[in-house]
Amino acid sequence: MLILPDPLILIFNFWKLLNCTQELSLYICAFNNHTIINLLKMLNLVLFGPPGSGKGTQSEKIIEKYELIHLSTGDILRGEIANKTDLGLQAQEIMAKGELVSDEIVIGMIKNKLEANQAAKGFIFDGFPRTVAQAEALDELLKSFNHDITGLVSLNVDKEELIQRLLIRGQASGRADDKLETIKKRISVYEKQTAPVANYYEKQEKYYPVEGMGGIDEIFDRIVSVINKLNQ
Ligand code: B4P
Repeated sequence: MLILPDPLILIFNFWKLLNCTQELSLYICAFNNHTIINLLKMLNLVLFGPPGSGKGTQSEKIIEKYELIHLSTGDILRGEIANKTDLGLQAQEIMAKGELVSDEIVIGMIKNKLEANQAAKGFIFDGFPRTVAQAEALDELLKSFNHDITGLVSLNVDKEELIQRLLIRGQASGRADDKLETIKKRISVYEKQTAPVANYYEKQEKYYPVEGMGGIDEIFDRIVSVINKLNQ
Protein backbone atom coordinates (compact mmCIF):
# COMPACT_ATOMS: atom_id res chain seq x y z
CA MET A 1 0.00 0.00 0.00
CA LEU A 2 1.22 3.49 -0.92
CA ILE A 3 1.69 5.72 2.12
CA LEU A 4 1.63 9.39 1.27
CA PRO A 5 2.72 12.21 3.57
CA ASP A 6 -0.16 14.50 4.69
CA PRO A 7 0.32 17.41 2.20
CA LEU A 8 0.45 14.97 -0.73
CA ILE A 9 -2.76 13.24 0.42
CA LEU A 10 -4.39 16.65 0.47
CA ILE A 11 -3.24 17.42 -3.11
CA PHE A 12 -4.25 13.91 -4.26
CA ASN A 13 -7.77 14.28 -2.78
CA PHE A 14 -8.12 17.76 -4.26
CA TRP A 15 -7.15 16.37 -7.69
CA LYS A 16 -9.72 13.53 -7.35
CA LEU A 17 -12.40 16.03 -6.34
CA LEU A 18 -11.57 18.25 -9.33
CA ASN A 19 -11.79 15.31 -11.74
CA CYS A 20 -15.06 14.18 -10.25
CA THR A 21 -16.56 17.67 -10.54
CA GLN A 22 -15.48 17.90 -14.19
CA GLU A 23 -17.01 14.50 -14.97
CA LEU A 24 -20.20 15.41 -13.14
CA SER A 25 -20.56 18.69 -15.00
CA LEU A 26 -20.00 16.89 -18.31
CA TYR A 27 -22.84 14.50 -17.46
CA ILE A 28 -25.11 17.39 -16.46
CA CYS A 29 -24.28 19.30 -19.68
CA ALA A 30 -24.91 16.23 -21.84
CA PHE A 31 -28.20 15.60 -20.06
CA ASN A 32 -29.27 19.23 -20.43
CA ASN A 33 -28.44 19.43 -24.15
CA HIS A 34 -30.34 16.22 -24.79
CA THR A 35 -33.32 17.38 -22.74
CA ILE A 36 -33.40 20.85 -24.35
CA ILE A 37 -33.22 19.36 -27.87
CA ASN A 38 -36.12 17.04 -27.08
CA LEU A 39 -38.25 19.56 -25.21
CA LEU A 40 -38.08 22.28 -27.87
CA LYS A 41 -40.13 20.71 -30.61
CA MET A 42 -39.49 22.37 -33.96
CA LEU A 43 -42.31 23.64 -36.16
CA ASN A 44 -41.41 22.13 -39.53
CA LEU A 45 -43.80 22.96 -42.36
CA VAL A 46 -43.85 21.95 -46.00
CA LEU A 47 -45.54 24.64 -48.10
CA PHE A 48 -46.80 22.73 -51.09
CA GLY A 49 -48.54 23.43 -54.40
CA PRO A 50 -48.05 23.74 -58.16
CA PRO A 51 -45.79 26.40 -59.72
CA GLY A 52 -47.30 29.83 -59.13
CA SER A 53 -49.57 28.66 -56.30
CA GLY A 54 -48.01 31.27 -54.01
CA LYS A 55 -45.50 29.20 -52.03
CA GLY A 56 -42.78 31.85 -52.20
CA THR A 57 -45.26 34.69 -51.55
CA GLN A 58 -46.85 33.06 -48.50
CA SER A 59 -43.51 31.76 -47.12
CA GLU A 60 -42.31 35.35 -46.72
CA LYS A 61 -45.28 36.12 -44.48
CA ILE A 62 -45.08 32.85 -42.51
CA ILE A 63 -41.40 33.23 -41.64
CA GLU A 64 -42.03 36.75 -40.37
CA LYS A 65 -44.90 35.67 -38.10
CA TYR A 66 -43.43 32.41 -36.76
CA GLU A 67 -39.69 33.19 -36.98
CA LEU A 68 -38.90 30.11 -39.01
CA ILE A 69 -35.95 29.51 -41.34
CA HIS A 70 -37.03 29.73 -45.00
CA LEU A 71 -35.62 26.95 -47.17
CA SER A 72 -36.62 27.54 -50.80
CA THR A 73 -34.82 25.14 -53.13
CA GLY A 74 -35.83 27.37 -56.07
CA ASP A 75 -34.18 30.41 -54.45
CA ILE A 76 -31.06 28.44 -53.50
CA LEU A 77 -30.73 27.13 -57.06
CA ARG A 78 -31.26 30.62 -58.56
CA GLY A 79 -28.53 31.88 -56.19
CA GLU A 80 -26.15 29.18 -57.47
CA ILE A 81 -26.96 30.18 -61.07
CA ALA A 82 -26.35 33.88 -60.32
CA ASN A 83 -22.99 33.00 -58.74
CA LYS A 84 -22.12 30.78 -61.74
CA THR A 85 -21.12 27.85 -59.50
CA ASP A 86 -20.69 24.30 -60.92
CA LEU A 87 -24.03 23.38 -59.37
CA GLY A 88 -25.65 26.48 -60.87
CA LEU A 89 -24.31 25.67 -64.33
CA GLN A 90 -25.78 22.15 -64.08
CA ALA A 91 -29.15 23.45 -62.80
CA GLN A 92 -29.57 26.36 -65.24
CA GLU A 93 -30.43 24.34 -68.34
CA ILE A 94 -32.73 21.94 -66.46
CA MET A 95 -34.69 24.78 -64.83
CA ALA A 96 -35.03 26.73 -68.08
CA LYS A 97 -36.65 23.61 -69.60
CA GLY A 98 -39.12 23.41 -66.68
CA GLU A 99 -37.76 20.07 -65.48
CA LEU A 100 -36.63 19.03 -62.00
CA VAL A 101 -33.04 19.21 -60.83
CA SER A 102 -31.73 15.81 -59.61
CA ASP A 103 -32.87 14.58 -56.19
CA GLU A 104 -29.24 14.04 -55.17
CA ILE A 105 -28.30 17.71 -55.69
CA VAL A 106 -31.37 19.11 -53.96
CA ILE A 107 -31.19 16.74 -50.96
CA GLY A 108 -27.51 17.65 -50.47
CA MET A 109 -28.42 21.37 -50.41
CA ILE A 110 -31.13 20.84 -47.78
CA LYS A 111 -28.84 18.67 -45.62
CA ASN A 112 -26.27 21.49 -45.46
CA LYS A 113 -28.91 24.04 -44.44
CA LEU A 114 -30.39 21.78 -41.74
CA GLU A 115 -26.96 21.12 -40.25
CA ALA A 116 -26.16 24.84 -40.20
CA ASN A 117 -29.41 25.83 -38.42
CA GLN A 118 -29.82 23.36 -35.56
CA ALA A 119 -30.88 26.03 -33.06
CA ALA A 120 -33.80 27.19 -35.26
CA LYS A 121 -37.43 27.30 -34.05
CA GLY A 122 -38.31 25.41 -37.19
CA PHE A 123 -38.17 25.41 -40.96
CA ILE A 124 -40.49 26.21 -43.80
CA PHE A 125 -39.72 24.00 -46.78
CA ASP A 126 -40.80 25.90 -49.91
CA GLY A 127 -40.65 23.97 -53.18
CA PHE A 128 -39.17 20.93 -51.41
CA PRO A 129 -39.86 17.99 -51.36
CA ARG A 130 -40.84 17.82 -55.06
CA THR A 131 -40.61 14.03 -55.44
CA VAL A 132 -41.46 11.12 -53.13
CA ALA A 133 -37.73 10.27 -53.01
CA GLN A 134 -37.05 13.82 -51.69
CA ALA A 135 -39.83 13.41 -49.10
CA GLU A 136 -38.36 10.12 -47.87
CA ALA A 137 -34.88 11.66 -47.68
CA LEU A 138 -36.24 14.65 -45.75
CA ASP A 139 -37.94 12.37 -43.21
CA GLU A 140 -34.68 10.45 -42.72
CA LEU A 141 -32.65 13.65 -42.36
CA LEU A 142 -35.02 15.15 -39.79
CA LYS A 143 -35.13 11.85 -37.89
CA SER A 144 -31.34 11.90 -37.60
CA PHE A 145 -31.69 15.30 -35.84
CA ASN A 146 -34.55 13.95 -33.66
CA HIS A 147 -37.20 16.00 -35.49
CA ASP A 148 -40.01 15.45 -37.99
CA ILE A 149 -42.40 17.26 -40.34
CA THR A 150 -45.25 18.89 -38.43
CA GLY A 151 -47.52 19.23 -41.46
CA LEU A 152 -47.80 19.82 -45.19
CA VAL A 153 -49.91 22.85 -46.15
CA SER A 154 -51.10 22.49 -49.73
CA LEU A 155 -52.23 25.55 -51.75
CA ASN A 156 -54.99 24.65 -54.21
CA VAL A 157 -55.17 26.98 -57.22
CA ASP A 158 -56.92 26.59 -60.63
CA LYS A 159 -54.64 25.89 -63.60
CA GLU A 160 -55.73 29.00 -65.53
CA GLU A 161 -54.93 31.22 -62.54
CA LEU A 162 -51.48 29.58 -62.16
CA ILE A 163 -50.64 30.32 -65.79
CA GLN A 164 -51.82 33.94 -65.51
CA ARG A 165 -49.81 34.59 -62.33
CA LEU A 166 -46.61 33.17 -63.80
CA LEU A 167 -46.99 35.03 -67.10
CA ILE A 168 -47.41 38.30 -65.17
CA ARG A 169 -44.36 37.50 -63.03
CA GLY A 170 -42.38 36.60 -66.17
CA GLN A 171 -43.08 40.02 -67.70
CA ALA A 172 -41.75 41.77 -64.60
CA SER A 173 -38.86 39.50 -63.61
CA GLY A 174 -37.75 38.06 -66.94
CA ARG A 175 -37.39 34.66 -65.24
CA ALA A 176 -36.32 32.16 -67.91
CA ASP A 177 -38.89 29.57 -66.77
CA ASP A 178 -41.90 31.94 -66.70
CA LYS A 179 -42.72 31.58 -70.41
CA LEU A 180 -45.96 29.95 -71.59
CA GLU A 181 -44.45 26.70 -72.93
CA THR A 182 -42.17 26.24 -69.90
CA ILE A 183 -45.01 27.05 -67.49
CA LYS A 184 -47.15 24.31 -69.08
CA LYS A 185 -44.21 21.89 -68.85
CA ARG A 186 -43.69 22.78 -65.16
CA ILE A 187 -47.36 22.18 -64.38
CA SER A 188 -47.26 18.80 -66.10
CA VAL A 189 -44.03 17.85 -64.23
CA TYR A 190 -45.82 18.87 -61.02
CA GLU A 191 -48.83 16.66 -61.79
CA LYS A 192 -46.67 13.62 -62.60
CA GLN A 193 -43.75 13.86 -60.18
CA THR A 194 -44.72 16.23 -57.35
CA ALA A 195 -48.45 15.66 -56.68
CA PRO A 196 -47.74 12.16 -55.18
CA VAL A 197 -45.82 13.89 -52.35
CA ALA A 198 -49.20 15.06 -50.97
CA ASN A 199 -50.39 11.41 -50.72
CA TYR A 200 -47.14 10.51 -48.98
CA TYR A 201 -47.91 12.97 -46.16
CA GLU A 202 -51.66 12.19 -46.22
CA LYS A 203 -50.76 8.63 -45.22
CA GLN A 204 -48.91 10.10 -42.22
CA GLU A 205 -52.03 12.24 -41.42
CA LYS A 206 -50.02 15.41 -42.02
CA TYR A 207 -51.84 16.78 -45.09
CA TYR A 208 -53.67 20.15 -44.75
CA PRO A 209 -55.29 21.53 -47.94
CA VAL A 210 -55.89 25.29 -48.11
CA GLU A 211 -57.85 27.27 -50.73
CA GLY A 212 -55.14 29.21 -52.61
CA MET A 213 -57.46 31.39 -54.73
CA GLY A 214 -58.18 34.99 -53.66
CA GLY A 215 -56.18 37.82 -52.14
CA ILE A 216 -52.72 37.24 -50.61
CA ASP A 217 -53.84 38.30 -47.11
CA GLU A 218 -56.98 36.20 -47.02
CA ILE A 219 -54.98 33.13 -48.13
CA PHE A 220 -52.44 33.92 -45.42
CA ASP A 221 -55.23 34.02 -42.79
CA ARG A 222 -56.36 30.53 -43.87
CA ILE A 223 -52.78 29.25 -43.56
CA VAL A 224 -52.37 30.86 -40.14
CA SER A 225 -55.46 29.10 -38.78
CA VAL A 226 -53.99 25.73 -39.86
CA ILE A 227 -50.55 26.52 -38.40
CA ASN A 228 -52.00 27.71 -35.11
CA LYS A 229 -53.81 24.39 -34.68
CA LEU A 230 -50.59 22.49 -35.47
CA ASN A 231 -48.56 24.70 -33.14
CA GLN A 232 -50.74 24.26 -30.00
P1 B4P B 1 -39.69 27.50 -57.48
O1 B4P B 1 -38.72 28.57 -57.24
O2 B4P B 1 -40.06 26.65 -56.32
O3 B4P B 1 -40.91 28.30 -58.11
P2 B4P B 1 -42.43 28.18 -58.34
O4 B4P B 1 -42.98 26.84 -57.97
O5 B4P B 1 -42.59 28.60 -59.75
O6 B4P B 1 -43.11 29.35 -57.56
P3 B4P B 1 -44.09 29.59 -56.29
O7 B4P B 1 -45.17 28.61 -56.10
O8 B4P B 1 -43.16 29.81 -55.14
O9 B4P B 1 -44.84 30.88 -56.75
P4 B4P B 1 -44.85 32.34 -56.15
O10 B4P B 1 -45.23 32.45 -54.74
O11 B4P B 1 -43.55 32.96 -56.52
O12 B4P B 1 -39.16 26.49 -58.64
C1 B4P B 1 -38.53 26.89 -59.85
C2 B4P B 1 -37.77 25.73 -60.51
O13 B4P B 1 -36.63 25.33 -59.69
C3 B4P B 1 -38.50 24.41 -60.72
O14 B4P B 1 -39.29 24.39 -61.91
C4 B4P B 1 -37.34 23.37 -60.77
O15 B4P B 1 -36.71 23.34 -62.03
C5 B4P B 1 -36.35 23.92 -59.75
N1 B4P B 1 -36.53 23.32 -58.40
C6 B4P B 1 -36.90 24.01 -57.28
N2 B4P B 1 -37.00 23.17 -56.23
C7 B4P B 1 -36.69 21.92 -56.69
C8 B4P B 1 -36.64 20.63 -56.08
N3 B4P B 1 -36.94 20.45 -54.79
N4 B4P B 1 -36.30 19.55 -56.83
C9 B4P B 1 -36.01 19.70 -58.13
N5 B4P B 1 -36.03 20.90 -58.79
C10 B4P B 1 -36.38 22.01 -58.07
O16 B4P B 1 -46.00 33.01 -56.99
C11 B4P B 1 -45.94 33.17 -58.39
C12 B4P B 1 -46.50 34.53 -58.79
O17 B4P B 1 -47.85 34.67 -58.39
C13 B4P B 1 -45.74 35.69 -58.17
O18 B4P B 1 -45.53 36.66 -59.12
C14 B4P B 1 -46.70 36.22 -57.07
O19 B4P B 1 -46.60 37.62 -56.90
C15 B4P B 1 -48.06 35.86 -57.64
N6 B4P B 1 -49.05 35.56 -56.60
C16 B4P B 1 -48.84 34.83 -55.49
N7 B4P B 1 -49.99 34.74 -54.77
C17 B4P B 1 -50.94 35.43 -55.48
C18 B4P B 1 -52.34 35.70 -55.27
N8 B4P B 1 -53.00 35.26 -54.19
N9 B4P B 1 -53.00 36.42 -56.21
C19 B4P B 1 -52.36 36.88 -57.31
N10 B4P B 1 -51.04 36.68 -57.55
C20 B4P B 1 -50.34 35.96 -56.65
